[in-house]
Amino acid sequence: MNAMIPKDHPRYESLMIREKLVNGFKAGIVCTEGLIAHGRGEAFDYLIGEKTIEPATMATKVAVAAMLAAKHPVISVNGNTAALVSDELVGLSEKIGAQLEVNLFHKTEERVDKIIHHLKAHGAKDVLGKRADAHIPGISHERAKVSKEGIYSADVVLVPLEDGDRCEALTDMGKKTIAIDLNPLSRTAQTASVTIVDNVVRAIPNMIKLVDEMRVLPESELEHMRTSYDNKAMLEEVIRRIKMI
Ligand code: PTJ
Repeated sequence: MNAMIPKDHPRYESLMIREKLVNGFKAGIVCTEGLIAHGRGEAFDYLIGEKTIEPATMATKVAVAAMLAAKHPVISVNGNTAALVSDELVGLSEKIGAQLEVNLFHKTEERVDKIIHHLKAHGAKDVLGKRADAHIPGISHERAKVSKEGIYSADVVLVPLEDGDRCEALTDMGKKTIAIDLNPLSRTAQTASVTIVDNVVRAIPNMIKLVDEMRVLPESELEHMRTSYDNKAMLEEVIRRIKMI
């Protein structure tokens, strides 16, 4: 914790999130580009009022309904999410029975090792990503290299803060992709099966809360949520709200 930021500062929460990323950067978990990506995210967070808006709540429910129905759900972890929500990622993976897999865009073996170690220090028992023994077709960068027993064979993949082309490639492989992305215009947001336009620091805790609430619902209700959902319409609603500011 940085003693320079007083708790009564009006931007306290936002500044503490920055602090977590800077600390993650210094620890070798977050890459330089991750700091830039966070700046873009912050700008969109302003535009939605730095709170979970109704369309995001709806998408979060659909995402949880999809994860509850999954035979093999996997949560993809990158540098930013590891720095911001490691406890929550571990909590969600345990609650839902999903594997955690470290998968980086700006990949180095050293950073993969550090993130795996970091997640384990936060309670994860098993983390995939060290052995990338399968390849997502149609992708030429490092993120294409995934674990055969993890992302490659998953039916539902949660991809927070993703880059667009892999999300599209995973969707093309027939997987259900759940993105968390504050930018409703990004290629990730546009190509995911379900897009949660919310800050990852709110979205993952919301998912954890919903798992318990929704687990007890009749399967027919969960199925209705999944099949009646229209991601394009949800994104249009988010953009409409931003334009109204
Ligand atoms: O750790 P690595 O190497 O896998 O790299 C991670 C980054 C994030 C650098 C990499 O995936 C990347 O370059 O992502 P992009 O293409 O910049 O996309 C990141 C998206 O996440 C952007 O659309 C941002 O608006 C959004 N974003 C940033 N911070 C948050 C966010 N969305 C939700 N919550 C955030 N806190």
